[in-house]
Amino acid sequence: MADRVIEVATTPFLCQKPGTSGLRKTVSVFRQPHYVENFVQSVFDVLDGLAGQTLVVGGDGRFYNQEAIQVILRMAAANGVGRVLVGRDGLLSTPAASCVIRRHGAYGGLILSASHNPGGPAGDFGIKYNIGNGGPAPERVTEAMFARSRELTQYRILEDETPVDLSRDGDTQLGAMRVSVIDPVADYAELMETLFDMEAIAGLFRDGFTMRFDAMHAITGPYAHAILEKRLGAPAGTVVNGTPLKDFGGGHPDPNLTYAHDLAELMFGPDAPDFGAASDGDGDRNMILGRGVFVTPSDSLAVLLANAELLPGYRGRVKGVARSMPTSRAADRVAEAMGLPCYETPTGWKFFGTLLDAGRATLCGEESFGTGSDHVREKDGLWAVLAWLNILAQRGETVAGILTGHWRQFGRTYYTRHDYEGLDKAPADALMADLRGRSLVGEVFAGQRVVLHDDFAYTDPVDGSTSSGQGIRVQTEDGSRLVVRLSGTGTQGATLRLYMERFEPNPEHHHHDAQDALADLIAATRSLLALKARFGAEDPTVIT
Ligand code: VG1
Ligand code: CO
Repeated sequence: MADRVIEVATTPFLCQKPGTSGLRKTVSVFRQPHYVENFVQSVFDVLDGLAGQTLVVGGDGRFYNQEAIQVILRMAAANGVGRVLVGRDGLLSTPAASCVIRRHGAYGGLILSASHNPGGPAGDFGIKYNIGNGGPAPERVTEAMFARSRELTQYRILEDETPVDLSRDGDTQLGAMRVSVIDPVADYAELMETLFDMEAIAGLFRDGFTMRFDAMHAITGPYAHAILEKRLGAPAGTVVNGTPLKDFGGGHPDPNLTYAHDLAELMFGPDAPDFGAASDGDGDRNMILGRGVFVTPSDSLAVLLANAELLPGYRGRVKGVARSMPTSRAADRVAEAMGLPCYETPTGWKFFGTLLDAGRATLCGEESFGTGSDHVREKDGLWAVLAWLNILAQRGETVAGILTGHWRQFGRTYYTRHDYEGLDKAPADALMADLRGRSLVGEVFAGQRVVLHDDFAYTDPVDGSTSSGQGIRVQTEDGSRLVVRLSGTGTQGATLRLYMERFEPNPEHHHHDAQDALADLIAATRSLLALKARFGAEDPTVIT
């Protein structure tokens, strides 16, 4: 029988621990027999009352997306799921998946992506479970999945392996489950209409405003074509690299000055358009540039907060802001001036969910090119781009003008992140252990007395859950700060992230390059951490 459910015996993989954003491993790991099945069964096993419910499934189109989705569909049917909404061709950006879960009242969703990590047979893949609010599963849920994965002995799946046709919208039956193939863009595009002054933005383009949006061969292409070019009238060609490719054209779909190099070069060159933006593999990150100027994500959050009254979907309803701990404190200063609370959470969007649900925070952001709001429960790349366009349209100023004006009003927080990728794990762990085992308080660091040195721990103010070991903070009396943590999304060795910042209130000192302004802090950090002795080199692989 085509819809016969079988129970397949399996042995656990002991390493299926979700990290900062879901289970993320190399494709070769995911392609091992039973690997996807084991994790998906572990997810299903910890979800109470899943039978008869609706799930959303989609991914960023990377290599192995289609194969994984077909397995998930057959397993969902075998585990009693009532209906699955799948993006056409298996595509859904991360923010669109969040949007679809919320709009359709789904029980949850599975998002297939390794986000900004490269794709292709030699690249990375990932699976993330999102809960009914549309956001990433909180830690207690991912920990339950991990625990389940370590004791799993069998999984349930339909025996018939005939793939479901995902190329056309509409419903089909898979065993007792309904599969509804949906337009991946429509729900999301409708939501954007409710948040922004689309007529004002369209007016910008009518008046000759120029822009380049680099989709980096990843998932945002179809969304950007539909919204920027078709809906808002940006000229054809505004969106570049707009067709999702399985391997992202061999690139690293991470929108920063290093990996979105072509865009950066254009924006700092003689033919720069008025506005430049890029997004990552799964569409939740964004980079914002103006002619000759780069807006750090931390500043972007601060600017969006300061200008939220210009955005129809936010006028008169911003309750607070939240940022991840390593994100600069630029937004804190705006929040203070506006009399709004500012929450500091551990790295990863999953920590914003409770604050957004409770209406305590309306906007949130991370230094890692993530900005978003309570419209969904993920960070949202295109949303940030539209928010900036809306502000540019209302204010009639350039990006550079808005940014320097912002600094004049609130002060500038010089900020940089230095990443050291592909380190050996043992010395990286030893570095963290050393930093945890001593206190620098009272000592002098970068010419200033250290007033705080801790390992960031967080108690969620809404549900009381706690998370510890979230990164070392070293703060000096002038308010300068160093944060040190290891990545939870890398798939090879260890990635060390150093985050450095310093506040500069005086507008006469606002025109420096961040690397220059922070040079002493950077040098002091390298020697404090003895990078050269530990790793043989002290230059980072990526600077953002
Ligand atoms: C990185 C970023 C973090 C972000 C996460 C997921 O995590 O630092 O801020 O939330 O990626 O982003 P880590 O642990 O490697 O530092 V992505 O666009 O997966 O969705
Ligand atoms: Co991403």
